[in-house]
Amino acid sequence: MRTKAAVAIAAGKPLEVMDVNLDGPRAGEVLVEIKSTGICHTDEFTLSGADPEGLFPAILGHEGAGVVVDTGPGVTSLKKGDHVIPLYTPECRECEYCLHPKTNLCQSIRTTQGQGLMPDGTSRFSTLDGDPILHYMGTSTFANHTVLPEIALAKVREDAPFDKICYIGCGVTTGIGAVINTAKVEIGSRAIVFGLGGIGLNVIQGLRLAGADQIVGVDLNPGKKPMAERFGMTDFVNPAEVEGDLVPYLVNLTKGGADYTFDATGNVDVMRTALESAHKGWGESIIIGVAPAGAEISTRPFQLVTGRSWRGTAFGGARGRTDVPKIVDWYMEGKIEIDPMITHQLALDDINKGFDLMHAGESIRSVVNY
Ligand code: NAD
Ligand code: DAO
Ligand code: ZN
Ligand code: ZN
Repeated sequence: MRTKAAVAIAAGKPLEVMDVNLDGPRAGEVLVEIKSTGICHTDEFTLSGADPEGLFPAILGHEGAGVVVDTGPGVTSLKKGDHVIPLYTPECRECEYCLHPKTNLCQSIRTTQGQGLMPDGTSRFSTLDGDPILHYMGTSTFANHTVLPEIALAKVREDAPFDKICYIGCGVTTGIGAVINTAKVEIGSRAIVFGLGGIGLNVIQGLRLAGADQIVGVDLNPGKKPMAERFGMTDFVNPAEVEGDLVPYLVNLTKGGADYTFDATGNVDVMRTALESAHKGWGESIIIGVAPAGAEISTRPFQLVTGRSWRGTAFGGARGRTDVPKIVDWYMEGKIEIDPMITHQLALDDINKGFDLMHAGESIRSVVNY
């Protein structure tokens, strides 16, 4: 079939909206009509060329929601008409990783997904001239129709609005999951969140859900303060306005250091500040941000010897097919908020405007509707 897509032709170039060919689903695959897709910082990271695994030409996009159009042979858990959210971290429920209680990093299709291919080693996308176009993160939601493995789709309730729940495909789940699944924050905790963007705001709402007493937000952009307060931030710190070193300032503000700190910037210097502003003896620092190719983190080992822990999380530690439908329920039941964070709704032809808004720090989440 033909479908409309925004194609990443090369690093550093705007996406090109065009018609592409899409082959039907093969064994274990599902054809999905994407209704809405969010633009996440990680798409920009790949498009800019900072992602060491970035491949071109490719159809980016990993945050979406849509409807099953067709299923390939052997698909048993989904049928035509089901509402679904694509998962860049699949859940096969059979591999060594899925069976281990301490990780969500299903490895069953990892190799081909990293190569921009379906599990059989081929791509379903091509140009109208027949040249192959690669998939991205196994999802490629910047296309009106896309093919995914069955294990990379969460079935969700049908009354949930696509233009909001698409955000659960990455930002919402990553932020809330980092608090609940990875850090396992206890009631009464003190926490610091570095970076109040599409991920950091969801860390803040996760902390409020978990019953944290103090939620410090740190951002260089003071324009992020009102939204963060709305989601539960108790104190705002702009590093540009702090005289002297930021670490002692934050340690003092949190009465000895935070129980939990989260990096949602992707900046390795911020990651060090986050680790060192965690409480001596027990503080845990969770890295969510993805740093540029070749970047390294550092601290004095004594920071760890004296009881601070450095950890990381992907997709908030969530097992997508199991956890994502529950997060959609939380949204529909009013337990979590999404709508205020979706600052812009765009048509596919305007998708590059979404990237411009992100660069300018003017958006939290831009959603493209097909
Ligand atoms: P964003 O651009 O919306 O937000 C980043 C925020 O950090 C901005 O508000 C910016 O002003 C602030 N910031 C930048 N430098 C800062 C500094 N030095 N000190 C304080 N604040 C600073 O990005 P996002 O969508 O929220 O994503 C955040 C990070 O999370 C990115 O690195 C992204 O790639 C990563 N990410 C990780 C996962 C995962 O599973 N681990 C999932 C999605 C996104
Ligand atoms: O299993 O080796 C692996 C890698 C899984 C990739 C997980 C992605 C982590 C964060 C990327 C940002 C997501 C938008
Ligand atoms: Zn993302
Ligand atoms: Zn698995």
